Amino acid sequence: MTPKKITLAFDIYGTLIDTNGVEAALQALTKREATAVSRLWREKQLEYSFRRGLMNDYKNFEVCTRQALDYACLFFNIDLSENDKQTLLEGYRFLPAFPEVKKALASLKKSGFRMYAFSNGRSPDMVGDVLKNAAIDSYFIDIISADEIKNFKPNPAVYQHFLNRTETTSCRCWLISSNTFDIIGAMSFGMKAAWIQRSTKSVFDPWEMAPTAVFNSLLGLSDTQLI
Ligand code: LAC
Repeated sequence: MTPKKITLAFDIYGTLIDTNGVEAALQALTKREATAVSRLWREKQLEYSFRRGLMNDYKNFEVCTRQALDYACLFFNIDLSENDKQTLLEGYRFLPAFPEVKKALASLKKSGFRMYAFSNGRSPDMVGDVLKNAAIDSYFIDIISADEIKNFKPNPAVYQHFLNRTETTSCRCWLISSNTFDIIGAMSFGMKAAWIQRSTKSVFDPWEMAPTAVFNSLLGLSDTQLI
């Protein structure tokens, strides 16, 4: 097997892009320590996407993000104007990439892997913008968004959609993600999956499977590991 025959599906938020990047803007607008607010916002964003999926009541990831922000404000009793909320949501398009991402993507691309961005976020606007603003869009052949089939990872239909769009098979495809729900979703669908454990405090869900590989940053990914 050569890298040219292997497809890599990169999750975006939390894997390539640091969602905690909203913290500074949150802090400036709310005038309070924002780590807990940022964390709850992210947790609710994911929960809302999962619940929308289960309920067959699709609303795109931007809607989930907006409603999760509203929830976090209510929970912490933060009074933000509509303008402030728009500023924060706009900031979601300017989140930074994790420090090693560019170097790792450049090296994998040089090796010849087929590289795609694969996200629950809407494409091209939401995901396209964040990749462009973080200057990492050029490493990908295309963006595959769950929005194209109005569903969310970890629904198996979304992983199947990825294979259809990229014309590959699950045994030649790796999901790369820091999100454990995504790793488990991809593996139970039949893909290989590399978990990027971005913090030693991140715990892998104790379900009936383990990731195919675990790395503490994208720099762990290499030809020998993936082929
Ligand atoms: C993504 C989020 C869910 O799909 O991490 O990019």
